[in-house]
Amino acid sequence: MTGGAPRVDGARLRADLTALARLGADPSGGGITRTGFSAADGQARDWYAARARAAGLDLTRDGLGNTFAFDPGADQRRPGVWSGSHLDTVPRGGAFDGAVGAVAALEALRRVKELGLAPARPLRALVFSDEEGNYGSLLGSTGLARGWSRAELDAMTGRDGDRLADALAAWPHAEGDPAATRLEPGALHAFVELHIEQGPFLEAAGTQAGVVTAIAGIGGGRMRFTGRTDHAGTTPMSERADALAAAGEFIARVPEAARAAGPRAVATCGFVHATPGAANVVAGSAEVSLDFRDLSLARIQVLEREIGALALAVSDSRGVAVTWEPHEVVAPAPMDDGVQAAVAAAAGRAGLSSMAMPSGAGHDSQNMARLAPAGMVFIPSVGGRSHSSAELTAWPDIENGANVLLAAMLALAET
Ligand code: HGY
Ligand code: MN
Ligand code: MN
Repeated sequence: MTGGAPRVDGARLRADLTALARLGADPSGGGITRTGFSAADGQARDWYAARARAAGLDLTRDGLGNTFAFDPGADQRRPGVWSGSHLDTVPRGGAFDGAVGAVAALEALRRVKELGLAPARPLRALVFSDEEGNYGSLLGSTGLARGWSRAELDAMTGRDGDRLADALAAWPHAEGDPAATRLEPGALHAFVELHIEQGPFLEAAGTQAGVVTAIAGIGGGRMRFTGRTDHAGTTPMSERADALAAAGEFIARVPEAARAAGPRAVATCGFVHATPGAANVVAGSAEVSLDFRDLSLARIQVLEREIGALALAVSDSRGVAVTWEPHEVVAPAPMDDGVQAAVAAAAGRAGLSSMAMPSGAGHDSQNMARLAPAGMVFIPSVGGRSHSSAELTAWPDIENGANVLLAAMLALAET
């Protein structure tokens, strides 16, 4: 870091991320599982709160468990500069997705307090709930950006089929009504998030930091095929209404829909639940998860139409019924020019190479962009891997990213 700018404590950052990575870790090396509102997610929230309080910071939480850390000695009257990310993971995920941004934001506030800095605007560090969508993609930040109705929350179920309402009722890390978490525009001055790239582009370019220009939009939902349960041994192939076979053909053809929508459109079926789920029973129903994305809302709408048309074609040809409840699309989000400039300038002052780039991954920043100017700092992912136990980012890159985040937050606090 050049020019005497405040720096993070790299050793503490590394120690924190190493300690956090133990929470939810599979001892046999199968990655980290801290799914939203799970016991391991709760352990991570306890750990985060203890680290924040140890640094003399206070915390508040909303009804969805979104957590806000701040310095009680700082003047909170002006809208502040906020940063943060998530502590929940995908099942068997990595140690850096979300964690880097959540801990680096905490580190930024710790350093400002330790150095006795007095930025013109207060800083705040956030942990968003269920970013990975155990119950609802970007659940916590969507609650901040547009709120959830009680009916929406009551209808949500998790990957394991359990009700979000039950998980929230048992969740000790929340305060208040989950249906009353919405922030008003103006609640904050700017938002900036540090995150691993989760793709191959920074590493391939040999570049140290990414200045995110836009975040892809995400559509999703569950496609339900309904056929007829039958005996696997006595039912002639010509008389079957096999829901799992229909789901299988649909899943195999979903890439056609992505190709039809555009060169960077993506579509994924991450899991299928078939019932009754016995080897000697023709499946009567099969539910397929859907996740589809693009940087353009128009192309996401093409994706949605193509996927729906494909499902109907398969159901017709296989004599099964099909229903789909598409999730509300989380729109693509352009990042704010001013925040991008602050990130690029901070990287430059730090002597780091940087490049502008879009994000194919979804992030809480795309919801925070609905409330205030928002931007992101990316750091390289080794081999472009993420959402996997192979996820890895080098410690110097994490420290560089955290220094850029700190500098960008301080610069934005003077605007
Ligand atoms: O799925 C995503 O893009 C993010 O990791 N939740
Ligand atoms: Mn993720
Ligand atoms: Mn993430």
